[in-house]
Amino acid sequence: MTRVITVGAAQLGPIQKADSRENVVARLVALLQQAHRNDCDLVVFPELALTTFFPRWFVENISDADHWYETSMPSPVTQPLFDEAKKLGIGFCLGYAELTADGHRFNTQVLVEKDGSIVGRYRKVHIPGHEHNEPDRPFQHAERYYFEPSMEGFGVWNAFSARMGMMICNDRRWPESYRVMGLQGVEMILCGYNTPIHYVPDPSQDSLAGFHNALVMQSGAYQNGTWVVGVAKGGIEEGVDSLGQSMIVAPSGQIVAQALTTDDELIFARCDLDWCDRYTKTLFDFDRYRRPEVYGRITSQRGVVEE
Ligand code: CDT
Repeated sequence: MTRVITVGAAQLGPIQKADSRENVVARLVALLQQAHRNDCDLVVFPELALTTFFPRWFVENISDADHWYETSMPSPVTQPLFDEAKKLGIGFCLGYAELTADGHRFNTQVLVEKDGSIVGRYRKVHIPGHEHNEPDRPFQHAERYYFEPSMEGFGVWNAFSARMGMMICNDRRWPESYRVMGLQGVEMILCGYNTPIHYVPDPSQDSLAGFHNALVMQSGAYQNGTWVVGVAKGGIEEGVDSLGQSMIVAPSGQIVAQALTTDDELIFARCDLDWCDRYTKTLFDFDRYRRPEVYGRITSQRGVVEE
């Protein structure tokens, strides 16, 4: 019997600083309803989908940023999204800033099943940007100040009759993210992102932002025989232009759906999970062809060592 998930990638346009959480949740609910009308089983929202991308500003006292974080999920303000999803019988994946009861700050995604139950929670592993204020920049990317890297790594969950994985934004640029999930039999990876088009440390990369976005997700999908759903918060947010180009990538590495705007936009695809086997049981039969005995450096060192 073929297994098919119809997945929606619910790209968001910008969320400005002044936009209320209630207003944002209403946008998410509208996209969820649109996904339901298109028979989606699951809809994926971007990284930090409830707020503006606040790491673009530095505050001396980090507790002054507490209002950007969620201390519970669901929360009173996100409950309408959970209620509507359960009513419609559609799952979702939502990115948000998490502040734990013991004061830890994570960039987090949660996966919710069709019955409203939380399947799993993923906390971002690769935290890009900088730790300190860099006032000479046109805008900050102080994720390393606002979030600590997860020590939990990349899990894979049985949900939606599939092996589901999650990663967040910068994680998609690292082959290890996909491979750790590939080694757990992942069949669909859900990834929200906020990618400013202007890369301050090396502006020569700006014109390649879309190319690199597709390059990493297409190769990650192909090399691990998995679906990848990449979902942007795009457009001009507080003066910073961010990449749209949300996409759904097949295990072949082919893009099967792609957003055309940088605004709120739903794209969707019927994803045949058995397509994964065509790659994981042939060219990328890990058990048959991988050589972990010569990959030791991957986990024993971080930076380059020249001997
Ligand atoms: N949110 C996030 O991880 N964004 C990064 C931007 C580049 S690093 C400043 C990304 O990898 O898309």
